[in-house]
Amino acid sequence: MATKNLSDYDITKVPSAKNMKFGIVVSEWNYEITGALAEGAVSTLLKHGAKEENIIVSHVPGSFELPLGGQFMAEHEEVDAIILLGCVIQGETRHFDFICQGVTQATADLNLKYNKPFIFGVLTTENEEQAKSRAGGRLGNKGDEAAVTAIKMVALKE
Ligand code: DLZ
Repeated sequence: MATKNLSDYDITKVPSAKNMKFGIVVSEWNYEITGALAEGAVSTLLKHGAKEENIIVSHVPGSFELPLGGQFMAEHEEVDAIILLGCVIQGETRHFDFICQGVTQATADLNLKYNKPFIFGVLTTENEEQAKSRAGGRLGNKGDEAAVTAIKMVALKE
């Protein structure tokens, strides 16, 4: 099965983000990748009408800390949605599995706890090449996809 290009979407189905406020939490681990995800997310939010002052970006050390970073953001800022951006690359040990499992479940829990979209923008790949392909490379940018999802979920709630 061909892998979807993460930056391909139907622009006519994306509501205006003009009156929305977003938080973005970015993991510093694999920053070459996650920085590119953040650039994609910010530019997609701006493209759909979000105001620069309504996009708040903060950083956490690694993907495992993304849910708590998102929770801090939800507690301190009046944001409509929070996008969590990270990149976990498979290593030789089972660390990958534990981080992925932890961040996935905790993110799902945050959505329900705050009744607010916490968007899972975490790449989980076998190697760096796969990650680069999805961070502005051949397969688009997961940050774009996360931003579009955030806008759609805020509009759905409204
Ligand atoms: C420790 C670790 C490892 C081995 N790999 C990654 C990774 O590929 N991507 C990522 O975002 N973070 C990684 N980390 C760091 C953990 O997410 C976390 O920051 C530390 O285990 C401290 O809690």
